[in-house]
Amino acid sequence: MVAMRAFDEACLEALRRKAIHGELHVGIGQEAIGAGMAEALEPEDAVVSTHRNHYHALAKGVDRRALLAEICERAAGLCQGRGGHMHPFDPSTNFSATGIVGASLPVALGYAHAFGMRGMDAVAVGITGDGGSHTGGFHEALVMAGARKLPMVVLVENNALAISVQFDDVSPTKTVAERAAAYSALGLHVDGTDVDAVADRFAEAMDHARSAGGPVIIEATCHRFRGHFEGDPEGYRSKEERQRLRETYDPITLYRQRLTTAGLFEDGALDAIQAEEKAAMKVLLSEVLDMPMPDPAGVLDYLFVEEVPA
Ligand SMILES: Cc1ncc(C[n+]2csc(CCOP(=O)(O)OP(=O)(O)O)c2C)c(N)n1
Repeated sequence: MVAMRAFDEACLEALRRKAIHGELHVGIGQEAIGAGMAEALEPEDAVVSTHRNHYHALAKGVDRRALLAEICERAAGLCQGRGGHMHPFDPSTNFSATGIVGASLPVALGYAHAFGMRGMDAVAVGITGDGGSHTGGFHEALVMAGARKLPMVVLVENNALAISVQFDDVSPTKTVAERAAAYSALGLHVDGTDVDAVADRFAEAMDHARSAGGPVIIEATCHRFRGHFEGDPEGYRSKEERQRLRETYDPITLYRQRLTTAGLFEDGALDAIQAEEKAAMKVLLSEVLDMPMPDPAGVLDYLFVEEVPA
């Protein structure tokens, strides 16, 4: 969680230095979901994420130097600077993301279908926010995964907001997990600010999908501490409310409290871990900002098939 937080804070610094263009969506406040998920993922599993994807990429083992270079649009980035922050793609870890809300789920379905056809015991994890759970893609992907009992886990990060739209105002059900019955899926719910709880519940979801039980919807409730994107005026909530969420639900603070209360760690040791990660990201960011941008002469590369197979 600390590494994920430090990574996103480095992205905020990169934005301040004008190294990132377009909208930036960070996952600050939602790291317990990424860290809890990481424990149950195997290398051959696939993760298809959203516009808010950095901590999911780190959870899947994407190289953080290549990821940060991609976000800063450098030639040495994961996609040679062409994907940027919303479209990192890493075949070596089976990780990808899309900025099209809800579209991660049909892609995850494709992975799940392929795993089934190849007789692999890998699982496809499709991630969406609560907003994405109201799209057609969510429904279509789950209909097919349920009908064919495909190894797919749909992780819904319910932070109760889709930009400014409140979940309670637009959802036909109180939770997303309870829709699982309609798809012959298993529906699970977890407090997404509690990293131990996420790790347990996510492992249960993965076991179910891996053992041919069919799809799972796992809904993790959480809170977004910053604007929807950097620069969001946040007219839909007060500064005080945002501050209250941060003070009450920060997953790192909550876990620190658990570790120190149990006598497993002293505050000093935890401060040192946080300082170490911050320092490492500071060094990495300065190295990335020294990397060259892609050569403009290559702007048309990879757009067209060079040779049509006979
Ligand atoms: C198909 C589509 N419609 C609209 C948008 C614009 N948009 C970007 S993020 C977002 C809200 C997503 O909310 P949610 O799924 O809850 O994710 P969160 O931002 O809370 O993580 C919208 C409407 C988009 N990117 N794609």
